Amino acid sequence: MSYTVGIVGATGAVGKEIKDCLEKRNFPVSQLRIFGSARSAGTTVQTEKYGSVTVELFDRAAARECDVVFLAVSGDFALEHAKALVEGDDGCVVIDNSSAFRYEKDIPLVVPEINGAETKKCKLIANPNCTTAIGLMAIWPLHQLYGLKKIIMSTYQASSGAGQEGMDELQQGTQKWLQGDKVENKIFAHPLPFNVIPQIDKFMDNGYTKEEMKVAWESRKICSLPDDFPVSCSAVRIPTIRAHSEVIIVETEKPVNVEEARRVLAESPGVKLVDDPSQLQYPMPLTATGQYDIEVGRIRKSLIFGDYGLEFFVCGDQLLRGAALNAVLVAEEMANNGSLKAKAKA
Ligand code: 2RA
Repeated sequence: MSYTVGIVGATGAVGKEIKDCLEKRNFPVSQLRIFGSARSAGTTVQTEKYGSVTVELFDRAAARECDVVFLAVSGDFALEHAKALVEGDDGCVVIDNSSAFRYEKDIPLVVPEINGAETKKCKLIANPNCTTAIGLMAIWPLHQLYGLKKIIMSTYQASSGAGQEGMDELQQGTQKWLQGDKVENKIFAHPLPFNVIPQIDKFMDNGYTKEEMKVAWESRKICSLPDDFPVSCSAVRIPTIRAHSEVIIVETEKPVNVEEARRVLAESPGVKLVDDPSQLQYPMPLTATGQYDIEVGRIRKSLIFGDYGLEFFVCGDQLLRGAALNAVLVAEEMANNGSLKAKAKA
């Protein structure tokens, strides 16, 4: 079976990666349709497999003709259109990369390796925040093994989290800084080159940022943890291009065994164990960039929780596992479990 696939926002950083993932993973596409704003409508997007695709002005009726539509646009756009796209028997499946629906009870928030079966419940699926998706790839197998009691995370997040404009601001700002020129910042709250910024997204009343709260809210929902399960995150922007890094400390119900944890993580889908300190082998943003698997290493017993805790380091490509790849894996899961259907062609 093959599918008519739509992408809204295919010229943005995440949209481009969705197109690439579809091609590289041989997702069965009978037709690729790309929808955009009046500014991009009529331009063409070159693809290896589907030739030159002309961007169509977004139109709900046209998008509904697709079998599955990936939304790689703003939350406001998703709020305005996503539910109308899926509505009725002739609606399409929508996989939304924004945060618009992540916390709605009846809308699945999915990392396929963890809760892929949830995709059977609804035609509108929310893709998680990149930071959560990357961290949970390592956290979930450990939860299966030892049962988690607490998650404490500190992040080192790349400029790609703010899209192509974020990556451009870092690269251009770095050149200016090296030339001794003034570095301007529009996307980030402060100049990012040669700096770290302990703020991602807006501050909430409890003193945490929304990015930090997303990690707590989304981890609980995806892993079916109680609403008061203790998750705490400090999120920091650093001057790297496109892989997020995370220090994660977990407290466990059962005593841990580091060798066992290494073995289980090495065998977990979507995870690459990079953990040989004697050879200076550990996860890094440069090696995780462009990879589908997240890297995990520096695994050790926690000095705080002793036999009942682990501390480790994770890096994952923000645009792939943190966004595009996860979305395409959701579509693959739905194709495999029968919840993505190809419409009869007129
Ligand atoms: C960031 N997590 O890194 C956000 C993007 N979704 O800015």
